[in-house]
Amino acid sequence: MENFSVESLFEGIKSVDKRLLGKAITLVESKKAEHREKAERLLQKIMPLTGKSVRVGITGVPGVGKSTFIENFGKLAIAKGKKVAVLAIDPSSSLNKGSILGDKTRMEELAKEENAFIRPSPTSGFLGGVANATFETMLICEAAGYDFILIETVGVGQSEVLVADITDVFLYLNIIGGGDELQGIKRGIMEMVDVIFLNKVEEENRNKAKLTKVELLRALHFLPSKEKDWKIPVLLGSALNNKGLEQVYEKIEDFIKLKIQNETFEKVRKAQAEKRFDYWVQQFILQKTQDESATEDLYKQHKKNASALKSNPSSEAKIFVEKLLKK
Ligand SMILES: Nc1nc2c(ncn2[C@@H]2O[C@H](COP(=O)(O)OP(=O)(O)O)[C@@H](O)[C@H]2O)c(=O)[nH]1
Ligand SMILES: [Mg+2]
Repeated sequence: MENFSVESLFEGIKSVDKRLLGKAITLVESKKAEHREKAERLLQKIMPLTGKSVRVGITGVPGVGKSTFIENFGKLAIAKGKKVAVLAIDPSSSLNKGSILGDKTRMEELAKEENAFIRPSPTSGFLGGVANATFETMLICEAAGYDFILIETVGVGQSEVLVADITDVFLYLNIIGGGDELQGIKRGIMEMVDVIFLNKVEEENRNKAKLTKVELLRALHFLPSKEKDWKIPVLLGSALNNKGLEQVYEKIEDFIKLKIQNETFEKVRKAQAEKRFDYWVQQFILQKTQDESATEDLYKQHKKNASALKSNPSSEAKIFVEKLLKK
């Protein structure tokens, strides 16, 4: 990584220099100790400039139209005078270097907009969970003045949980179809959802879409409500043909207003920051286990004891961590 000073990255963020924005994000994504030290200084510096965006998580099975939706929704928001940052979480990238986000992730039309910024957010399978710097990347985008942070996640693995833990509103894109197809929606996801958009609704399938909507509303009826006085709306439309996006925009606005009124907006963000703190405690402890040459041997030794299948893994881990923390 080229050597940019914290000061120059900070100035770059404030002046929305997209190249420097990219460099700042690369810095906070790095797990190297010397990068981390700079990353922390940069993140502390931008803190006063953060927190003012609407953070939207967008999920749904691959192919449902998330990227198409984000591209056109982003353009709609820009037409309203907003600035839009798009982060795409791709859990597959670390496994096979391939992407399951698909071609549309490039969002070529949106990418041409002066007031848009698009960035993939790679994950690595760390600690059995999904590790990534999407939260910190989001803070950088906020400091640069983006009003909307749209986070696309593939509807697989733990990526939705990760996104629900860092956003204000959770949008679920669904395809038309009843019965078995609806069963396909993981219950866990339904409990995180704030707004549902039935995509690819065109003239010929409008009636079927209305049936799906009824079924979805029925399923939602049995879920405890996440936000007081909020009935999860099921909206119909076509991301490709720009239909129904305005309604989604309005619902997001309504939802944020309600959360502010209910005083849950800030409360949730505070709880999210606490979770993020815990996440980093784990990351830094893990890093300590692997970075320092002295502890690395210790780490390898206890891991080897576990892999010999004679000693219990959790006991080995506990002994190791206790030794580590005493150091
Ligand atoms: N007919 C139709 N096709 C759509 C619509 N939205 C997206 N698509 C198409 O569905 C495919 C998958 O879209 P994409 O945005 O990449 O889905 P993602 O995997 O959820 O991000 C692409 O070929 C899109 O052009 C829509 O509203 N109507
Ligand atoms: Mg996509």
